[in-house]
Amino acid sequence: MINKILIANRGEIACRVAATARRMGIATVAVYSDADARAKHVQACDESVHLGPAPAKESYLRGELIIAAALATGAQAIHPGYGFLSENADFAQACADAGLVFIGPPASAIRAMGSKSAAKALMEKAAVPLVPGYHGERQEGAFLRGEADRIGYPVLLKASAGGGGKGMRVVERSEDFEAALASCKREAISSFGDDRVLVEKYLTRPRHVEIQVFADTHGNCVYLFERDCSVQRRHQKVLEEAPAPGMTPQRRAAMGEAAVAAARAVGYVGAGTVEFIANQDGSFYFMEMNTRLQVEHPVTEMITGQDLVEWQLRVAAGQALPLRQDELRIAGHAIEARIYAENPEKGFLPSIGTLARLRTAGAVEFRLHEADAPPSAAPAAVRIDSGVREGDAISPFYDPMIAKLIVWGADRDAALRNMARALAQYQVVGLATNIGFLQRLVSGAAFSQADLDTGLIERHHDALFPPPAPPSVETLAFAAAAVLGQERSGADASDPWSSTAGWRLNGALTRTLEFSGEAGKTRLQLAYAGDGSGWTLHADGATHALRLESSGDDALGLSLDGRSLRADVVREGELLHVFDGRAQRTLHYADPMAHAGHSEAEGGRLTAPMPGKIVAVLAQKGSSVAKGAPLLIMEAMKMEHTIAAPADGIVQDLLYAVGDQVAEGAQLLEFKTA
Ligand code: MV4
Repeated sequence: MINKILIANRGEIACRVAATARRMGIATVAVYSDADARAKHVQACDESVHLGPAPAKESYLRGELIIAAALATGAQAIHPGYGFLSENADFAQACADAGLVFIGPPASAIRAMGSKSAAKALMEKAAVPLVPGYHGERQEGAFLRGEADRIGYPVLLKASAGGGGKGMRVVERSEDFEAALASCKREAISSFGDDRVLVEKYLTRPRHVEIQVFADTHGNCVYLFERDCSVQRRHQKVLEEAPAPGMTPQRRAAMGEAAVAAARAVGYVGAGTVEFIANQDGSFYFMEMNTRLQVEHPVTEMITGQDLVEWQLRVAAGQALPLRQDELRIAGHAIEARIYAENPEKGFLPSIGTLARLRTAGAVEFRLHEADAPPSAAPAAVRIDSGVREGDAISPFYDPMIAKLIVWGADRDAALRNMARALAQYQVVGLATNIGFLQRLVSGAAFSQADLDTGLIERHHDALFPPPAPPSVETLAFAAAAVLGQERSGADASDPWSSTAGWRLNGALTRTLEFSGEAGKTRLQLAYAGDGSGWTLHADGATHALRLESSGDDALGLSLDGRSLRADVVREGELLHVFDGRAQRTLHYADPMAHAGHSEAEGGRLTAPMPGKIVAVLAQKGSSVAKGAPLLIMEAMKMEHTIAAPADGIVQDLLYAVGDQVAEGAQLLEFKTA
């Protein structure tokens, strides 16, 4: 058996692999870049080796350094995770040449599946169904057009060397073929340095259904059923589930057997995924094979009760597969959502920053089974695989995934309910996430009714991107309670609302608070009832009875018109994030008693009142400005905030430029009071 492995990856997958290795008593070596010196994956391993600077090209992609690290630490095998070197045949070969086990297929299998057209030719020989089309060597325009006419329109032109949707052209009519071919070849040569194309029947509403396969070095090969990964955005998977809705046992067996035939045809060993494109009627065709453990492998683990990393490690050690095909079963349904630090409202732009808060409720960190216990067939309802902790940063160097949220249920509806609840309870502060988008996606009619195809997100764009709604009275009540509670902190903290001390500072028993949100400004009035029964809240022309029931850390309990409500309110500079167990709502509160123009002066420094982006720099370095002069404009939550001079003075240095992302509290410029 292998007793020490090196994990040539970072983030959640490195942590995931380390968890299983630890359970199996296998020692682990982490590798890390400058950006990851204190990363979770480094702490999850027994020892670690520094690779180099943050960019992956200078660290996680340095195969020779990684092999040297494995040899130096006495690791016998290298687990490549996904991405980075996981599908690099030269690296797999270099491992073998160095006497190390590459935990993956042989280099020859990676190469065989690497070229689209060569793979299709192999698959055709192995009787794996292919989309009707032409994937031969002939490339003359007239010949290919003839093939398209024979196949029937619409057809799809694909770059032979392509992948991930690049270099594809749909052709609707024979007359359009020539121009589309020229354009496809131009893109193919510039993207892949190879202008060969293939022609296929175009499936108009396809699903992405993939089969998990596993092979050992003894000639055994099985399939661990399918995953439906149709919900994608620009070829990035967003939701994955297993089993595929609507799958019949007969079709599952046919797809499984085709996938096993595909794996056998290339001499496969280890974990692999055979991707099929499926028509709505269930007919399916081979697309490509991923020669690695995939991001979405946990949904397969959830429904089979098997630990796929354990299987990988056993196969790498030369053992036979733990189970035969007829011993594998599907239990229930699992769904995975990829939680990303990104901004769906801004074209899914990655959001860089610190995870000032990262909390989940009711979820367990990856734990398929307790130490020594047999694999469980009744997995936890909610599993979270993550490579980051509260306080960690999402950097611009790597994929901005925060976590994979994986839920299980006895059936799809139960899994869907668990997903909705887990998303509703997910709390992230410090950067933008796709959580709200995922909530709309999983609760939308198309996904909840399993009306799946690869165009789902685009087709439901309007429902997935609703116009911002004004805050509810509940959200306003929590925001107001948090502001007042904060003002009063230091006073009688045991019963902050029964006392009026904090209010008398303002000379009155009523207060007006103004909050702004994505939908605009809201003003509310609070009046103290005077008899200890609480407050009257006026907002949007209505009056509500409000009382604080409990408060501790960020958690607030309120009574609003007799209803008991609870929420966590997390303050981030001038932003208030209200988590009520259903959603995250963010409001901006500018304290009128603070400095003018939402700015903050601390001994000549001007800091960002909230995380956001610099949209304008109005001041010039070295210039003298008068108190209140606008210096910078930041954008946060679709609103602009002007940073103004706190006093007459000189702008000594500008620390950010237009377009820069800034963290809350970051120093924006050097200012010297006159
Ligand atoms: C197709 C297709 C429709 N018809 N082939 C996109 C990426 C590449 N791996 C294959 N892709 C497609 N091939 C035929 N003949 C539609 C897609 C496609 C797609 C496939 C799987 C998952 C998501 C997709 C999103 C858009 C298009």
